[in-house]
Amino acid sequence: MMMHLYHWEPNAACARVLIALTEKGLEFQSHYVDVLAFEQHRPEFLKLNAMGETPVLVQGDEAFTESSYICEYLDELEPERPLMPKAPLARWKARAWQKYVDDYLAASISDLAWAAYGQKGGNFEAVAERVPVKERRDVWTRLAKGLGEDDLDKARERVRLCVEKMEADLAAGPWLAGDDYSLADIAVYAYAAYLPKLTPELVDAAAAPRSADWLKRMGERPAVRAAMGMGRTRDPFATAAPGPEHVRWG
Ligand SMILES: N[C@@H](CCC(=O)N[C@@H](CS)C(=O)NCC(=O)O)C(=O)O
Repeated sequence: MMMHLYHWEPNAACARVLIALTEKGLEFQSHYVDVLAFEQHRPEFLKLNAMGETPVLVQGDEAFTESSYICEYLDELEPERPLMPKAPLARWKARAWQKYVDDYLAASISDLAWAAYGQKGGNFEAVAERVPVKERRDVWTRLAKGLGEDDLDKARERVRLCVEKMEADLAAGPWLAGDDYSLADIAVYAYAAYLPKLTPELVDAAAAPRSADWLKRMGERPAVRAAMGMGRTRDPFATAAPGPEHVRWG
């Protein structure tokens, strides 16, 4: 059954699913949702995801949300070219990295990316007022006002800790979960690919040699390159939309 992916630019959560699809060689129809034009708040999109967030994978009558679980679904759907390691310890590592991205890294990098590239000024606050889902409206309103230096310092500190963790795990193997390329690498790359421009001092070869090499190897993968071409902008990591809610760490 043909799959349809509703997605924005191939960065962050949308990049995760686009990369998983291309790595697995799965056929799908792409539907671009321009989140900066608020297309995610159109009634037809809200029927697919009442939260008004991309990506959404549609297959038959089912609309799948949450990039981590969409990726796991795709991996189980097509066991050829697995994106989860086999060994229990490595599987745990892959899952723990995905949770770390969902609960911790995604919000921090989204804040830094919004501060660097987000739309501000004009009648943007008035537009945010029209976002139909309260939780998302709060996120847009907070970001429309602009983030303070405290928020950005906190985000940078979290990125620093993440890079420290990457350096430690990459000392044990070429990929974040060990010997095998996995959903952990895809999840982290979808956000960490912002860092060479946002926080170069934290990820360059002098500060973080293993992470710098991993970023380069990730960017060179044919499937990653193919996914990066599925947006409308030349550099998907030079644009930003309001990202995930701060799930746990506030
Ligand atoms: N937890 C969600 C987060 C999805 C998300 O952050 N989507 C962004 C684009 S990457 C979005 O649609 N933002 C638009 C909005 O919030 O209005 C996931 O992992 O799928």
